[in-house]
Amino acid sequence: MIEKSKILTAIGIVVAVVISVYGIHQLYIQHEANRIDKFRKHAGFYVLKQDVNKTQDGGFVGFLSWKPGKKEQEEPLSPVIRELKVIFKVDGKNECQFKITDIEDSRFQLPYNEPFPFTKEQGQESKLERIFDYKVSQVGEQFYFELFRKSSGQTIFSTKDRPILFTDKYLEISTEMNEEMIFGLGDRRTDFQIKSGRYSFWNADAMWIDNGTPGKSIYGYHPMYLRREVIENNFHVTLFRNTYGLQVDYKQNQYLTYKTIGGNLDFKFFLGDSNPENAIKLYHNYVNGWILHPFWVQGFHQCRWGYKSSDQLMEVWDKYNSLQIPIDSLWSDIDYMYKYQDFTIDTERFNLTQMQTIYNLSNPQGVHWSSIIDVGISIEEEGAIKGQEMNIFIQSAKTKEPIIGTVWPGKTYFPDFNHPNSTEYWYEGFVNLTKYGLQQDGIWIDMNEYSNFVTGEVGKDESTLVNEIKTFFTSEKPNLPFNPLEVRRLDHRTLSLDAIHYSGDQAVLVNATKNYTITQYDMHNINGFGEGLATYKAAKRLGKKLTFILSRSSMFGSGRYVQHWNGDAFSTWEYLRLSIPSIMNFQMYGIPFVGDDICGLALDATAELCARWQQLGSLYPFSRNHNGDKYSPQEPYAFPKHPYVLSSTIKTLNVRYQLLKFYYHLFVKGNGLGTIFRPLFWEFPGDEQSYQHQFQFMLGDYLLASPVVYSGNTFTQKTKHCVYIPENSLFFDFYNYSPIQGGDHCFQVPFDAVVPMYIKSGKILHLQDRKNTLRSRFLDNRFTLLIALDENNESSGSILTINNYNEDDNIIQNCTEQQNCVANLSAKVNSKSGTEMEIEIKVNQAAASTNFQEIIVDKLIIVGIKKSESYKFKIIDMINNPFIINKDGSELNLQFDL
Ligand code: MIG
Repeated sequence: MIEKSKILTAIGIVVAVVISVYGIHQLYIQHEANRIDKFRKHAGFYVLKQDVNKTQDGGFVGFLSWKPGKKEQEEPLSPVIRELKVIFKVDGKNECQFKITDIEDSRFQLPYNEPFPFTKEQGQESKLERIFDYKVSQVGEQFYFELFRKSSGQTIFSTKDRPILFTDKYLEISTEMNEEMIFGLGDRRTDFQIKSGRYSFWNADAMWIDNGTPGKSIYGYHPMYLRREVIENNFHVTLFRNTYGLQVDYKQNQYLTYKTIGGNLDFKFFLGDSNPENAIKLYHNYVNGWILHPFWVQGFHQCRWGYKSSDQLMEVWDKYNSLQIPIDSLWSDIDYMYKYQDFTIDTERFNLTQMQTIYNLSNPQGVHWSSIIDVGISIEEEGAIKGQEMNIFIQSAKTKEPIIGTVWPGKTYFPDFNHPNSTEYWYEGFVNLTKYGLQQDGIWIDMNEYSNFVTGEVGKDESTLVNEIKTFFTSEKPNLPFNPLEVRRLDHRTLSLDAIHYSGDQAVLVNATKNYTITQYDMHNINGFGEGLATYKAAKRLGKKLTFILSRSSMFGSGRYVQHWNGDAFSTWEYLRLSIPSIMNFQMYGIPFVGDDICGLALDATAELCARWQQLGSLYPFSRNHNGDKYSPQEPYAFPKHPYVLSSTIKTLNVRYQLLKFYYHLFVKGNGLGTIFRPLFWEFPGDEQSYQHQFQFMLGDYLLASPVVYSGNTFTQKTKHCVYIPENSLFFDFYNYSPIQGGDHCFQVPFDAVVPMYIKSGKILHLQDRKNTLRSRFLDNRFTLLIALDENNESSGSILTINNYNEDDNIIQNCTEQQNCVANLSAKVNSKSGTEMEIEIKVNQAAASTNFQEIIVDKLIIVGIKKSESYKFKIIDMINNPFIINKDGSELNLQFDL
């Protein structure tokens, strides 16, 4: 028998230890902060050595030297780089670069060419028209640089009166801020407008919410922000073109400070106008634009971690079929692999004949197979031997052998996607998977931060268990002058920072300069990008035309190769809500095809939450219900006691499929640039109120959606909900065509509902109102035009002039290569005598040589027809006499009676 007092003592000791460890930790953090602060104040500053040399196109080159302060000796933070070069380059009318680097520009950095973001040449003329100008310090005074907008005098960036530090492993620079609003600032779950706080940038496998406390970054690296300027309310984008661990310290109205642990101080600025979309398009052009997904991917997806056999997949498939729930892909998480080994299938649990039935696309019920690949290669699988032969694994600095971590298969090696052989190695992996006779249509790449269950690495003989998360401290504590995460080691649950990457001149990603050994310290935030690129190349080589690669980790520039989901979400209302700003963030980051796990990954979803999430998720660009292992089922049919989950899911997915071609057309029309799923203020930047409604969104500039994002009354099964419509604007209810004007509108929304949604006046939307199309490939080429008139009785929109969305080649040839598959639609309604009206619809090619494959309009819904101070609508069925669009100038003139 253990005595009570002993237990109490034991508890006491544990509590004391926890408290003191925590205390020491806090002290340490404080100490670090003070050290840097002192350094900033006392150490010294940079001055221009001589006047800057102005360049022809309006930029300059200058040289800085370090003027040590009295106390520099006391603060050996990291060796100061005393001689620097500073460059200001005018890249075009709206675009420029400001960079501080060592004299030879020899530090580790992303190359300025493909596959990385680079400046697209814009010609001398554009540069001469530049809309910005700069100021720079005098020789001898503390160096500063200021960028401002010529027309308004608005400061875009100013380092004036704030320190610039450039040491080997700690760099710092600040810009002034002034009555701004900023958006973006990295991959994190947070409100759309960024609040004051300290934000970390370090790719991590984590699912926390970030309210501006250090250490809360998640999977990707996107150090850009969109800022609304106070003077004239223009927008611009600032990109910090760095890849190292970073912390941004932001104080609204005052300053924004970058603190990074390597690279250069390298900025790109993109100056748009009062429409945020224009600044973002300039940025997207710089990051090489985003890639178009195949059409089927626009459909609905069902996934879960925990479909452990093909029998189970069959069950889900049968349910979807018998209940007539639209679906295009049924996913396989890590369960399908043999011992969690990449590029294998456990054929005992996953009967290949059964799989071939489910995934047989010539069967009308067949669905696409999307399946996961983790980045870690089990040390026990065939791929481990091959990888060693090809020398493609990241090496441990200690053993000079492949570094070993622990992920789902147990001990794993990690591919180094900088190694010239890695591309071939990765491709051969996918080839191996094809040997099972299944077609992998969607490739899901996970854990690519890289995620590791142990911190740093583990020795060959140390035992680690699958499913057991242990921390081994075999990697030494990294000696850093500054830790951007503050609360955690940088190698926490990832690889040792000193692990070695390929550093030769055949590098796939980054070449080292001057015998520099590239380590994990340099590559950490680039790893996921590297895997995405290798996967893209493999998919192409395997014959994929349009690719779908769903990557958790990303970096600026990833959207050129992969799509994205927001990673792990808890099944809670807060996570449901925050999925919306996260999706908006990735619009800005240039990966617009993105979604959250519908109904959440972790914890058991309640029926009400899942119903609302299905409703909201049916409007995500990427719409997938995904659940974690061990949590209660959350497929739309998994709540038999609450039938509204299933019924509202079916209703709302039917809406998605009605809009599927329209939604896809927004991507095609964007042609790799711009946003699709937009904040409300994007369309109404002059309406201050619209900035407050971050949970409403717009699809293109057509539809305003206002999903229910709070729990309601479980007794009445309704939720009180308010929709905000921007002042001085006019919308029409998407479902019943009634008008809705500027202001707040509150009403009850039943649990069993679709998302309140409104079409903007002046827009023509195309939809397909056939019921129960259960697979995207069965959507035909017949459309309904929903014509929402503006105050002048006019309306416009666009549509794709292709009749086959299922053939990637058709889309590539007509849309992505030639950009000649878009037509503009315009409509005008005239009133004739009495109740007689007339509508005129015109079709005009958007490109010089639009290729018209025949499409058919067999129904018109004309809304917003003004008649004695009220709005009327008219539905015109033309099934027997359809409007055929088959050439430029196709026209329809129709009389109707109101
Ligand atoms: O350690 O593959 O974010 O979507 O279901 C967890 C299992 C690994 C994390 C992904 C999640 C996926 C899960 N994965």
